[in-house]
Amino acid sequence: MIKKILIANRGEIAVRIITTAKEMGIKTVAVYSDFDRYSLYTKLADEAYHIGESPASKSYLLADKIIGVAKKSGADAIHPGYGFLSERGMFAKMCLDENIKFIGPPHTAIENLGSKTKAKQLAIKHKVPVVSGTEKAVTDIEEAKKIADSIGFPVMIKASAGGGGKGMRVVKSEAELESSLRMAQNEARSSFGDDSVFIEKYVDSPRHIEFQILVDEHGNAVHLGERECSMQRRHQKIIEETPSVIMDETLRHEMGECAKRIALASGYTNAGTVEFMVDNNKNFYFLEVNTRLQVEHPITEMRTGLDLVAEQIKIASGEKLAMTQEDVRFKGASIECRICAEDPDNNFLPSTGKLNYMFRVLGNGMREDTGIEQGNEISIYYDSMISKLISYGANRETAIRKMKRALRDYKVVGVKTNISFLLSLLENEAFVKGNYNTQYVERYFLPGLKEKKIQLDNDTEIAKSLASILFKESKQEGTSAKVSSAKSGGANSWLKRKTEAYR
Ligand code: MV4
Repeated sequence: MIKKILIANRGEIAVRIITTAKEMGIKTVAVYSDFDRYSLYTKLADEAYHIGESPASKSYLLADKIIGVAKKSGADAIHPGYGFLSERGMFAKMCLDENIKFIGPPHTAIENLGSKTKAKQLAIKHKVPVVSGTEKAVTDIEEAKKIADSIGFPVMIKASAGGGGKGMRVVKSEAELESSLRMAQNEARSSFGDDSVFIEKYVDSPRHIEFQILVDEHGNAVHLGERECSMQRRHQKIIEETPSVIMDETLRHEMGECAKRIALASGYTNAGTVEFMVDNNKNFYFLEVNTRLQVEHPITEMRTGLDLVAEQIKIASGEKLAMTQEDVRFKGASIECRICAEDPDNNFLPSTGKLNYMFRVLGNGMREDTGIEQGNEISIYYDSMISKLISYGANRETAIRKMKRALRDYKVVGVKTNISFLLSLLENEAFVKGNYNTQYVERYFLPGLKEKKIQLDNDTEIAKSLASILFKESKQEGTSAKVSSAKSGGANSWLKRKTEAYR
């Protein structure tokens, strides 16, 4: 039995994990950097320990320090969340050595799946479709030429230690092959300390579809269906949805079975995600396994009615899965939008500053996972996600309608956000029809926006609503003096500036 969990993470995912732990009657321990001293998750946990300065390298990446806190606080398990130490085999190993349960797969599975060539070899061995090419590191240019010629250009060179889009290169002709190979190797060496690369046929404009799996420590596995993650820009997911419009029962069954096979073959346990590419003819190819809980896990929770963090904790406690594949029921449709502090009008540059004012209206099929409160700051230290808005409805149309309503009623003052960008994506014909792939945003959507000169910053809209609020307030008070006097400090120069324009 797990009695106390240390959360080796911050922000919304720390809040998410603490929430489920509390429901299960499990004590929680937070670790925080200077920046997070007053963050929501730090306040929510039963205990909180300072672990260092704000940069992650001086706090959330300090494995020894975090394990030290776990021992001091008497935590019997560590949940790594996503990012930071979550996919470091070393960290899982350190937990094992200290007799602290790592809520995730065994370090050996993390290490084996971390190597894309090993993962691909495993897939081939277990009859999971992969893209044609090599599954061994290529170093020799003559060998590379032979492979490329036999599969035909264009080809893709990928770093074995890479993943999530890092260390990849498309090669259109033999003339570019040698320089591309060397560049890919150099990039891989400097990014991952491992210059192994392999070569595949380039799949043009694939969809990115991933399967959620759960595997217990008794050899039982289930898949919880797919998530369509093709709406992305530079490997950053923007909108995720389930089900995927291209999915049918047969394809879901086939891909789900492949996902379970590769997990079981790698000695995997706990929750994981198996990524696939799907081409225009619905051929699917195994890409990689993400050995952690993912940002977009809530849409799977909405459609299956399961709590994935609870499942993770139960699996880590040695419990058998309470369900078989036949018990897993899929119902309705769910969409997640990542609300980020960034400027879509300026190349999505992160926008930092204080969230002087924010409101949103949830309920009626809307869920929000966030670690942020009004007054918090968005800093340079961590990612720019403010929250995850998750809609759930009987079908895709309903889920889209609910999401659009919630986005329109989501107001943030103090930093720029991608809210208007998300809304214009949701209203776009390609999205409405589900007719998009991983190239869509960069190749079609963003160029089209520039042409139409659509301004994505939603300050004006926010200013209008605020002006209307303040106007009503001042009428009630019978004077406008309150507006200017009561609003001095932080947000107010902004408020004043914006509202005066609408008086
Ligand atoms: C590919 C590909 C086309 N052909 N492999 C990017 C993330 C990494 N896990 C694999 N990726 C890709 N591999 C071949 N042979 C196109 C991508 C790709 C992609 C894949 C999934 C999600 C988004 C993507 C965006 C651009 C390219």
